[in-house]
Amino acid sequence: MHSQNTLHADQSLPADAVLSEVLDGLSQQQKSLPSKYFYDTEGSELFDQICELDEYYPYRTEIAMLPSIAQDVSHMLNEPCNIVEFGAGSLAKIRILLKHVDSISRFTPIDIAGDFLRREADTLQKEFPHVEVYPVEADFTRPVELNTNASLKNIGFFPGSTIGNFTTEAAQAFLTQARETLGNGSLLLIGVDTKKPPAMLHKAYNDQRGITRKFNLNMLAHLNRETGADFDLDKFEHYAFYNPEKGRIEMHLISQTEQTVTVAGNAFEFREGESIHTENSHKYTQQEFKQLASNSGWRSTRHWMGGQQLFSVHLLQAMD
Ligand code: AVI
Repeated sequence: MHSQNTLHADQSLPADAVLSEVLDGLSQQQKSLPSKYFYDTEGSELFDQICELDEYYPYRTEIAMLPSIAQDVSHMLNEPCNIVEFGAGSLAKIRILLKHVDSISRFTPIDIAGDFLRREADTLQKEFPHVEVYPVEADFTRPVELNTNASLKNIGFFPGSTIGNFTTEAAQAFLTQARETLGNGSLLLIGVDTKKPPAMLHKAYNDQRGITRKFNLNMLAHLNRETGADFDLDKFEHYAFYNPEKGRIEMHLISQTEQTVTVAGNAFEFREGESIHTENSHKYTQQEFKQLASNSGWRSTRHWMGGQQLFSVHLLQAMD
């Protein structure tokens, strides 16, 4: 399997769009780089390795929860469904739903990485010949035109707690737009990481084998290639911590020395100890997530907790 993640490298983005996002992020007082740039081929492989780590509980906890959730959802459905996955994510996860939910007659994965998407779709189509696999190449953070079939009920699927990588405003915008895309009467099954003791979160994002460190630093190698920047990977260090006020893990890359980085002829000065903010990973209580959903046109009709409250999956219903 390639990547278990749902936010893939948008290598298909025009080079000038990448460059302008990088220049913009590095020009801010708190320097930042968009977390989507983690996911080149190397980064996607590193993310797969993160998912296998003992310390990284979200992936294995959600996977373990899905068979019984799929059975519960299956009992709640009495009409043919189209399952719409935001991001061509883990085949392992969608496979669990396709195996347990008989009423799924169509599967619509949406992803910006077209070649990857079609390959994954092909594999799945062979395995589930009775399901119509209908890939849509698009940026799922923007409104997407589904090839609608009015006789099918749309069920969105957004596992992995990728929603946590969005700011609260972006999460609300995504949920609102997903409500538009999926339409009246739709459902959305979504994985949400929960609040828990900071020490456990700290371990999950600072694993002993240093895979998360490599994953974080790899963004610089990716951007060197993509934009011709001259980040020296030896002069930055991985730093991840829980910010209790914001309820999120923050990942940063800390400059180990005073240095200048050049991107397309633009020089960026770094002080020793200055950071580039590369990722947020928000953790939600059940109440907080319900509130976020209801601000975005969804009602949480049911939720499941796994691994002793380590991870949650919510089933949202579109509000009329
Ligand atoms: C993809 N996403 C849900 C992961 C997370 O936990 O926020 C990305 C990740 N970053 C570091 N480790 C994993």
